[in-house]
Order: sequence, then structure tokens, then C-alpha cells
Amino acid sequence: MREERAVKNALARHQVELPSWAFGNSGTRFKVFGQPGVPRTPYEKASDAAQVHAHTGVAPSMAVHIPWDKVDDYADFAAHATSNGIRVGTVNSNVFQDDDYKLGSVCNPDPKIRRKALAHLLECVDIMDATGSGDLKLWFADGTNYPGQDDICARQDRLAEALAAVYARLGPGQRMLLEYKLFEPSFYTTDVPDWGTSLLHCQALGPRAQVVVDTGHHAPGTNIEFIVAQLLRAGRLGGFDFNSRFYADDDLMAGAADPFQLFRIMHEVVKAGALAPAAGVAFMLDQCHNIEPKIPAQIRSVMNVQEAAAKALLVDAGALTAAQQAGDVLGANAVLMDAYNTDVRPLLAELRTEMGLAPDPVAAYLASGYGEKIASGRKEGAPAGWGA
Ligand code: RM4
Ligand code: MN
Repeated sequence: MREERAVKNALARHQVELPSWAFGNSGTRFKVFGQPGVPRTPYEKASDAAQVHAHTGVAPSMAVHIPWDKVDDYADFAAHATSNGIRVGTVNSNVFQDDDYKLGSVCNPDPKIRRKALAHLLECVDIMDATGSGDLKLWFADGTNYPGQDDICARQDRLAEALAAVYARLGPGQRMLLEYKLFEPSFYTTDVPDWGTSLLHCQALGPRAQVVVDTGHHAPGTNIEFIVAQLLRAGRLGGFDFNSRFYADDDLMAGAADPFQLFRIMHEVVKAGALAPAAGVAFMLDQCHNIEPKIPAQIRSVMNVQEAAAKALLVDAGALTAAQQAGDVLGANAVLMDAYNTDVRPLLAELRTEMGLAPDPVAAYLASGYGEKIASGRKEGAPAGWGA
């Protein structure tokens, strides 16, 4: 059993990145239920994200989505984040909400539209330069709906060309994270549908191109921890977009639908020594809170990731290896389940107290009055949401 101090130290170093879009209004294609106090600007999103960090102590960065988080002065925006105790994290590109992208963005058959999409991706790298962000996250909605609609291989070539241009533009210390998703909004082919496609493109580009695993982007029953293990082994796991799904890309709170899966994923991460920031795996949330209050839902999600990490750190690695090598199937499984079934909440509460935080971050946030303050102070203006 790992010593308790070592577990706590590892947990104190582990960081979770928040998505700016979790703080804006969101919904389904049926209805967006607005909430009181929702940020109207990227600045207010950063202030809300800072609350999550203030109460958890482990969420010091907020990812931005461009153009949703376009501002006039990115250096000023980064300074605002810093003055709130956080920093600007991953820059997420958005080449899926413009009429021009009906047939795709960087894979579009029209070279003019491909150039426009590429220009946006390069602009995202400019924003990284201005904000000090180290990661560019690429997710493409590109694909086709009907057999014969476009040439599958030609689209891969166009994708490779755009990725190479962006990769060449990255500054030292900057990375490109390529996300995959099996379907939606395209239903016949998706141009980056799986980790294999993403990995092939990353390998063709170079070591600073890495794969992102969004936990919601797999077919039901997919063994995600196997993919994680493979990518870690190849040195190509750039990060996670954590969320939960019951059906498809549900974007529910991480660790809500299947906390055991999150534990199994974190077990692979811990085994590979990839929990600490120095390992280069970004632990990001990619979530929306459609019916639940947003800031406490982000706090809860961070706690869920932390609990999974704590349990993974508690796995008795020596006993596990011994049981595995002895062919002791039940013994090995029991070692893993012992860790999973440990109540790590007291340990995390203790750690927070040691860090000068309240032991229960959700309760501390609710008692802080921040929710009431934003509900009464943000009555004017349009709340942020997708497309804002
Ligand atoms: C996509 C993907 C991206 C996210 C967008 C909003 O499905 O998960 O990571 O930026 O949604
Ligand atoms: Mn994602």
C-alpha cells in the first residue's frame, strides 16, 4: 500500500482543467433552460472558473473556445485570469458553426473553405501566444452523411495537409491535441472517428502532436482504459476531455454515470506515472450543465476526478503484480476492487484542510454567497451560451 503522505502529495499536485463553456447556458436541441447569474463575457466565465479553483485547490486553469471566448485583448484577458488566481488553459478551435462548414472545414472539397478553416486554426495559435497557453485542441465535425458523398482518402489527405500547416506554426513548448469522436454531426463517415486515426496523424506530424481521449466519444461498451494504456505506452496521450455519458456524447458530469470506469482509466494513468503535470497529460473537463447549477457541478466533477485518482493511487501495486504473476485471477481482481471500494472522502477532506481549504468544497461554495451575488449582479445583458 502506498504511504498516505505520498498519496496526498500526488493528489495535491494533480490538476484538472475547466471548460469555459461549462459556465454558459447550454441545452439540447429541444430546449436551453437559462439559469440566473450566467456569465455574459469570457471575463465572467474566468471569474466563475476561479471559484471552482478557490474551493478545490486543484483546478487552476480554464480552457477557452474560439470564437465563443473571443476578446479584444487576449493579454488583458490572461491578466484577468491571473488576477483571479487561475490561468488560460487549452485553446479549443471551433470550425463547426459557420455556414461555410456544411461539407466540412479542413476536409471540405472546396479549397477556399479549407483555407478559411486553416486561418482560424492559425489564429488560435496566435491566441495561445498572447495568453501563454500551451495546448491547441482540435476537434473536427468533418465527415459525410451519404456513401459516395466525398472521397474518404482525399479527405484524409486534406486533413493531413491542414494539420501539418498548424503543426509547423506551433511555437516551442506548444502542443497540438487531436480529439476523435465516432459520429455526430456526420453519420456515414467522420474524418477523425477513432484513436487510431488520430494517432496516425499525430505520428506523421511529430512528438508535439498528441491524442485527446474524450470519454463521451466512444461506442457503448468500448474499453476506454485499454485505449488510454495504448496511448500512454506510445507516449501519445495528450490529455482527456472528461465527462459522462449514458447514450452518446451526453457531456454529463465526469464520474457521474460510471465512476468505476473513471477509476479504471485513472489506474492506467497512475501505473504509467502520468498523474503529475510534468507527465504532460492534460486532465480537462468537457461538460455542459443543462439542468444543474453550473459552478457547483464543476466543483463536483473535479471532486469526482480526484476521488478516482485517489482510489487509483491506493491500489497496492506490489500485491497486484504478485497476484498477476501467480496467475491469481481472483486475488488480482480483489486488489483492484479493494482500492476502488475504499472511501477516499475522509482522505481528501484532510488534504483540503492541510491545503488551507474547507473540507467540503460544494458546501463551502454554497455558503460563500457567490451564487446569490452573480444572480443579482448579472441581470442585464445577454448570458453566454453556444455561439455567444
Ligand atoms: C465536441 C468535442 C469538443 C468540444 C465541442 C464543444 O463534441 O467534444 O471537445 O469542444 O464538442
Ligand atoms: Mn471534447
